[in-house]
Amino acid sequence: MQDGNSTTVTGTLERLRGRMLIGGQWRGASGGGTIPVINPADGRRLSEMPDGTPEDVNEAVAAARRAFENPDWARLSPTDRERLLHRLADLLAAHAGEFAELETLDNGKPLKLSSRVDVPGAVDYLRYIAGWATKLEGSTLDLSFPRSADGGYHAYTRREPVGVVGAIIPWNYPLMMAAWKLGPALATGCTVVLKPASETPLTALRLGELVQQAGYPDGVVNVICGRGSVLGQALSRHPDVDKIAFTGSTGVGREVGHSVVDRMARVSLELGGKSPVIVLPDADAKAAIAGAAAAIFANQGQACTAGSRLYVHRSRFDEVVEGVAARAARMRIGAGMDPDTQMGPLVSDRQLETVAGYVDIGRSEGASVVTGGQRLDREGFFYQPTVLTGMAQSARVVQEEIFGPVLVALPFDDPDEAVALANDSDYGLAASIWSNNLTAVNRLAPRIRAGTVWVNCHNMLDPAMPFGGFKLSGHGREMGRAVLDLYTETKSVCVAY
Ligand code: TAP
Repeated sequence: MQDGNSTTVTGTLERLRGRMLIGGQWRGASGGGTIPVINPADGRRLSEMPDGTPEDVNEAVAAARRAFENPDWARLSPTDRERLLHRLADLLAAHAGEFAELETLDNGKPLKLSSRVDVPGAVDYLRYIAGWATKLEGSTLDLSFPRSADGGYHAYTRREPVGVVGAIIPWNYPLMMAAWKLGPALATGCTVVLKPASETPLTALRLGELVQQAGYPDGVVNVICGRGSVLGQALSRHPDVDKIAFTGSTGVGREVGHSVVDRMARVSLELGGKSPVIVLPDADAKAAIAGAAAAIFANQGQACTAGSRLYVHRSRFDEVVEGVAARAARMRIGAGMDPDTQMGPLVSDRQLETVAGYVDIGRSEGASVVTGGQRLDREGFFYQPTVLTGMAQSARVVQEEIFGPVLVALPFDDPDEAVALANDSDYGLAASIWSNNLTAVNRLAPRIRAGTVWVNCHNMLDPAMPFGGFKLSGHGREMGRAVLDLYTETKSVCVAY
C-alpha cells in the first residue's frame, strides 16, 4: 500500500496521469493543459487529466472514422465482435478490485457499492450485449408493386451500424455509463469517441487500456478528456459524428439535442429525474421504509433514478417518515475506502454547495428538517442524509432535481391524488409503488408517466430491461433489445427479378 491506495492503483494513477487515448496513442492535450482530478473524500489532488481542445476532438473523430472504414473492424464477423466483447468483459472482471478502488477514489462512493454494483454491473452488461452482436436481424418483405407476370420484387431489411458515436457520460456511475455506451456500439460495429465527466475520468481511461489489451483495432475506441463546455460541445457539434449518446443533466441534454438535430445526426438522451416512491396503505412498512431509504440514499442520492419524492398514504405517513429518518440518522458516513462506510462524500465541492443550497431553499419554503440538513465538519465533501417534510408540492425542493441525499416527503389521501402528485413533475424517469394489494398496484402502474415502474423494489436495473425516460428525462431506451435501435440504421434493399 502507498498513500492508502493499493500499489496497483498507485501505478495506474501514475501511468494514466495527463494522458488520453486517440487513435491507439496515449497522449496529452494538444494545448498541453491539464485539469486536476480530486479525491472527494479529502479534497486533495488524486491525479491530472488532459484539458483537451477542439483540435483533439477533431483528431479523435478522424481516428474513429478511419477505424469505422478499416476492414479489420468493418469486416469483422458478428461472432468476432461478440468474442471481443467477452474478452473485454473478462479483462474487466480480472481487474475488478482495481476498478472498484479507482471508482471509489475518483467518485467517493463506498467501496462496497463500487465492488458489488458498479464493476460487476459493467461486466454483466458487456456480457449481455455481446450476445446481441450475433442476433442483429432484418426482415423479408412481400411487396405489392406490380411487375411482369413471372417477375417481382424481393425486398429485405438490414441492420447496419450507425457509424461514429460520440458518447458523453456523467460522474455518478462512470464505469457503468461507459459500459452502457461502449457495449452496444461495439456489438453493432460502430466506433466510439468517449468523453467521461471531468470529475471522474479514471475508470474510462483504464477501460481504454483494456480495450487495447482485448485486441480492438486502433481508433475503434477513443477516450478523450476535457471540459464539457469545450470538448463535449465540440464533440456534439462535430459534423462527422453520426450519433451522440448522452447521459447527464436535462439542461446540457437539451443543448446537445439542439445541436445534433440541426445536422440530423442520431441522438439518445438519458437525463435527469425526480422519481416518486409511493407507499400505499397496505404496504409492508418494514420493506417500504428500507426500500425508500435505499432508493434515495444509495450513491449519496446521486442517481438519476433516486427516489427523491416520497408520497405516503396519510394513515401511514408518520410511521414511514420516522422509519426512513431513523435509518438515515444511523448511516455510517465516511471515506468510500473505509469498509464500514455506508455513505461517502458527494462528488465535488460544487455538488456539495448545490445540495446544501437546496436544503436552505427548502427551509425558506417552509420545510421542516426531520433529520440531517448539515454538511459534516471534516475535510472532503460530506453531507448528512436529509429528510424534509411540510413543504408544498409546488416547492422547488419537490419539483427540482437535487442529485444528493435529500428526500422530500408528502402525504396523500387516495390513489387518484397519489397519481396526480407523482405525475406533477417535468421528469418521468422512474417510480416505485409499495403495496401488497395486487389490484391497487395493477391499477396504478399504467397511470404513472415514467419509463420504469418498480413494485416493492427500487433502482433494480438489469441489462435485459429497457431503461429511459418520459418527458424531460430523455429520449430513447438503453439496455434490453431496445438499445439496438439506437446504434443501428435500418436499410431496405429491393431487388427486381
Ligand atoms: P452534466 O453537467 O450534464 O454533464 C454530463 C456530461 O456532459 C459530462 O461529461 C460533461 O462534461 C458534459 N458536458 C457538460 N457541458 C456540456 C456541453 N455544453 N456540451 C456537451 N457536453 C457537455 O451532468 P452531470 O452533472 O455530470 O451529471 C448529473 C446529471 O446527469 C443529473 O441531472 C442526472 O440525473 C443525470 N444522469 C442521468 C442518468 C440517466 S440514465 N438518465 C444517469 C446518470 C446521470 P464535464 O464533466 O467536463 O462538464
